[in-house]
Order: sequence, then structure tokens, then C-alpha cells
Amino acid sequence: MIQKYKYGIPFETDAVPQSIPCAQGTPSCGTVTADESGFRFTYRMSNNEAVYGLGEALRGINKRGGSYVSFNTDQLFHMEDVLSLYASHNFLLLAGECPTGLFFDYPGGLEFDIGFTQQDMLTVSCKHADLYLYIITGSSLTDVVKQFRHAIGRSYIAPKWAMGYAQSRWGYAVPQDFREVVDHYRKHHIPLDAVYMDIDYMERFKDFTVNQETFPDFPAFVSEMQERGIHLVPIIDAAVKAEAGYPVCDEGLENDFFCTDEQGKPFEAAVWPGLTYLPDFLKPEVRQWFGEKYHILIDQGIEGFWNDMNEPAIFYTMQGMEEFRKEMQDFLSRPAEEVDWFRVRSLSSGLCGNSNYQQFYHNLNGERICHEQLHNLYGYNMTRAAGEAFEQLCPDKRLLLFSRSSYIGSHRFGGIWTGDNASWWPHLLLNIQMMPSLNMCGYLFSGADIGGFGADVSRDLLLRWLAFGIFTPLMRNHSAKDTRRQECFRFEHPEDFAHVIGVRYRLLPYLYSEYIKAALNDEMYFRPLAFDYPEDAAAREVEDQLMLGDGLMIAPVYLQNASGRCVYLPEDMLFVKFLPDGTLHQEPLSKGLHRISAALNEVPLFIKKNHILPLAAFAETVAALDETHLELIGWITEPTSYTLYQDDGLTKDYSNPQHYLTLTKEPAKP
Ligand code: MIG
Repeated sequence: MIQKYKYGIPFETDAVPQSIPCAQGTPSCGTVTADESGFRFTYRMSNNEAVYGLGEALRGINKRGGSYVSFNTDQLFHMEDVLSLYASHNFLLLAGECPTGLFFDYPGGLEFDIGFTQQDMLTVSCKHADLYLYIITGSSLTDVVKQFRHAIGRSYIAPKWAMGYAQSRWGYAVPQDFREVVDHYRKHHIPLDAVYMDIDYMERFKDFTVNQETFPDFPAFVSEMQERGIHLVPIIDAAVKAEAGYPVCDEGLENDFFCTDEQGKPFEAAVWPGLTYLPDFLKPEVRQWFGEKYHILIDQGIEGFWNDMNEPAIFYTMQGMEEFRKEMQDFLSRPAEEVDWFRVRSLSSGLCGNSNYQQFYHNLNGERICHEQLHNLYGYNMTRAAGEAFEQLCPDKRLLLFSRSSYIGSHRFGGIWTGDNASWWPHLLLNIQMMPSLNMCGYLFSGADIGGFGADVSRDLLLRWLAFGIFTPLMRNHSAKDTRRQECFRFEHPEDFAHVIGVRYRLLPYLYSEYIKAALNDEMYFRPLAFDYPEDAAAREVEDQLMLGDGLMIAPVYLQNASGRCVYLPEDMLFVKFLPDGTLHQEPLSKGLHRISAALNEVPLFIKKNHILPLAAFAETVAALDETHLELIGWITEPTSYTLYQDDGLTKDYSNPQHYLTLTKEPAKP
């Protein structure tokens, strides 16, 4: 059951398209105070009550013991004490006596204190008491999530090729950089379906342009790559370069499509292109205009995009720079020993800080609203601009789309990646823990930068990360400029990488089937063990293993120098290890604790007893997969079946019954 409570005058975010009448009276769960001083929800948690949710947030699967702030931030350091990342997923799931979901539909900064200040108190608060609160009760955690997901609408579905392995790196600039990547992948038979194009493909970082000097015939380059089975996926940034004669800028100015400053003039902020304007994506006509621009690249053969810098990320504003320069003049006029160095340092780092969001406005239906109040909706509406346009431009074809910034609602239009992590072992664990939380909030097509974006990766970290990444719908190796080169072929024994990534392709019939079914049925693709085994106290606390779809459990190795790990089996399972010679180690294990070994070039997984895992033969691209010959593995003691979803991976005819195949397996004859 979903109850919706209204406080003040909420901004309509469209996070929940399902129409739900507002309930009267006080909420059935917790205590609310809502007045001029703001909004505050408090709830006393029982002793061992776990709290899940928050989607893209730091710390573990169980969010209890920490505090978090929804305020979308271009956060370069994903440390344990960081409060905000790029997204605001204001959904909590209380795992007490009666499983309860809470969704705070509020577009500004929102604070969560989940037993941090006081161990049994949950407090959610914000400055303005204008919001909707949804309270969802159900028979189980899974049931609550399903109801919530139903209310927020079906998750975006990516084309199948986008579940192939992808290589990316900030810095690929000329065709030769891309060819070199593809040549090496193909030479070493490491599977590859896509190469991402970061900002360097553009002409001076202008959206929807391609540098004509480096790519004189871009469509020909796109098709050259397509012939080699490679999809190119360009980046689009939120801010539009301020440059007379650049059509996107000119049209935006002519039509008042940009956010404005205090004086009502187009607001200027500096990002990669230098000075830019910020499209007012909250206006439907701006979304339509900006969204249609994607056709410029679609017409040249592009079938997918990633939207970046849409928190929006701002390096500095003109106003901030003016103030900074004034202070610097004062600084230059004094003797060095009088300079307050701490102040200088904080002034310069403050240039890209949150105060910028108070400096510009959205103009909606004749009303001027300060950006800060709607901040968390910006990336969502950029993604929505693209997603809505794709519906118009190619109604029957799935395009790839994912974003850095998001707010619940954008999951209907695209996926997300989790931003600028680092090549640190704890970030591999963070990736594992974040995935089920993202699924709760509707983000199924998602993944982290495999190998880590910042810092220098080591071979063992990359291999371990890949051995988890093969399970995430988005499987992309991405890294920052100036870090150690991170493409698989740069390391010793590329065949080990070919093997680990190859397992992704062998599993793809199952992974794709589970991904699509999760999207169509509002289900979670990755689940914490607590969801499937709520009565099992040991399973409830597992933070480093996940259930995946119908019959799988994964337990990735995420510590350096570990030759294996301890795994908790909440029931009897078949332990399967994909060995580098292409064979499988299969070993039935009983419920309980086990120590398993897994070398760097081996992929472990677990199949629940009497569940089927279909396997394809190795392939180097999704298109080359032979899905008509599947090997069915499993520990089968009674006749068992599995519903396999299969389609062309590109069109949208999801409900066609022909896409559902029943696979069956009988117990082996004694
Ligand atoms: O200020 O486009 O998160 O994936 O490589 C950095 C360059 C801008 C941030 C993205 C990252 C991308 C990078 N971008």
C-alpha cells in the first residue's frame, strides 16, 4: 500500500507518474513536523532494524550509522565521510517488523541522519516544508521495492549491445587512438563491443560538434568502427559554450532557453568550453529543443550517449571570479607574511563550491525559482530531454543513454554510471554495495568505472574488478587522463583478461534475460541477501555478496593479495568457477560458511540448487554470440525449468510471448 502525504506547496518533479491521491492526517510511520522552520521526519528504529536505499550513496548496503545529504555534487573523492555524490535518490527502506519504504520527493538539499547522531533515531530534514512524502508498506522488502518501482514507472531498457564490454578513457582524441584500442582488443581476442568518446572528440568542447580537423569524415569513421563490431558512444556535457555563431548557443539565447542570473541575463558559468550557459532543462520546450540536437550525431551513425557534468558541474561563475579577483588584488598588495594562506586556499577551492547554485534561476510558468531549490532535478531533466527526444526521433529503436547526475524519475529515461571513483580496492567493494541500492531506486542499467577512474590501477585490481563488472549491466572500463593506461591489453598476460571478460559473454543470455525481466516486472536484478533470506540472521548482515536474478549468487574477491575468500551460503548451492582453459569447476556445497579459492584469472559464482544457468560459448561481440546453443548447468535434483527472455536486443516489442523460452533440465540419471 502506498500513502502519499503533501506538505506545503511541493514542486512537481514527475518522479512518480502514477497518480496517487493524497492521504489526510498524520503518517502511519514516524513523526513529521512541517512549518516555516522547515521539514523534519523522525522515526525510532528498533534494535537491529536495517535501513536500505539511497541509491547512489557511500558506505554499505545497510545505511544505518551514517549521515547523507542529497545534493548533487561533482565529487572527485568518494571517501567514506563524503555526504553527497552525483545523485539524489531519496528512497529509504526500513527493514523492521513491517517493511516500510519512504520516498521524500523534494528537489532541494535533503539530509538523512540514520542513527548517526543518536543510534536509534532516523531523521530526514530539509529547509522548506514543501514536498510529498510517500510511505509504502508491504509484505516483504522485495514487495515494498516492487510497489515503489511500479509507482515511479518502468526502468529504462538499454540495447543489448550496450551490455557488451566497453573501453573508455578520457583523452582518446584522434581516430588513431580509437583504432589502436580496437586493434589490440581484436588481436588478443579480448571481447569488445563499444569504445566511448570523451570530451576530446568535440570541437572545443561544444556539444553536438565533432572536431573536423581530427575527424574530417566522422560518419565514415563511425561505420568503419561498426564494421569491426564497435559502437562509438560520445559524451554530451550539460553546459553550452557561449560563442556567437555556434547554433546551439545562438538558438538558446534567442529563445530564452538558458538559466538566468539575478539581473535576468543568461547566467555565465565556466566549465570545459570556457564560459558557458546552462540550458533550463526544467522547461519542456528546452528539453525538446536540446533533445532534438542529439539527432546531429544520430544522423552520423551514433546509437548511444553518456550525459556528463549535469549536476551541473561548475568550475567557477563570473560573479565568483569577480569576487575572487578582488580578494587577490588585496592579497597582492600586501607583504607575503601578512597573507592569510588558509583564506586564499579556501577562496580558490570555493570557486567551484555549492554557493554557485544560489546565483542562477529557472523561469517556469512566469515564476522565477532559484536553482538551489530545484538543484537535484537538473541532471534528471537533461537525461529526460534526451530520452523524450529519442522516443520521437527513433520510436522503435532502443538507444543507449546514461547520465552522471540523477534524481528518481530519470531512471525511466536512462541509466547512470557512478562517476569519478578511483583505482582503490575499497571502491571495488563500494561498487558491489551500491548496485542493489541503485536497483531499489529504479536504476538497473548502471555500473561503475571498472578499474577506477582516478589513480593508477594495478593489474590485479583490474582483474578482480572485471570479475565483478562482468555482472553489472553497464560494463565499462574508464579512466582519467594522466592516470596509468588502463586498457586490458596494456598488462601482462592479456589472455587472462580475455578469459574473464569472455565469461561475461558466456553469461550474457542469462544476464540479459534477468535484466529485461527485472525492468519489465519492477524487480531488482541485484539483491542483498537480506531480501531473499529475511529469516536468516547471518544472511541479513552480508555486505559483500549479492543475489543476481533468478538463481545466482555472487561473492567477488575484493581484497588485494587474496587467493580466495569466505562465502556464506544461505542454502545449498553449486559452486562454479570459470577456469582459464575454458572449462568449469563445479562443486556442490551445502548451506553455511565456506572458504573458496579463486585465482586472478578465475571467475567464481554460485547457483542455487535446482536452478538453471544457461551458458553460451565464448564470443568477442554481442552480435557474434550464438544463443541457439546453450549449455545448461546447475545442481539439479528434481525437474527444473528456467524462463529465458530473448529478443533482437534493439526494438521494443518486449511483451511478445515468443521472447519467453522455457528451458528445462532433469536430474542426472544415477
Ligand atoms: O571534469 O569528460 O565523470 O567520466 O572522463 C571532468 C572528462 C569531466 C567527468 C566524468 C568523467 C570524464 C571527465 N568528466
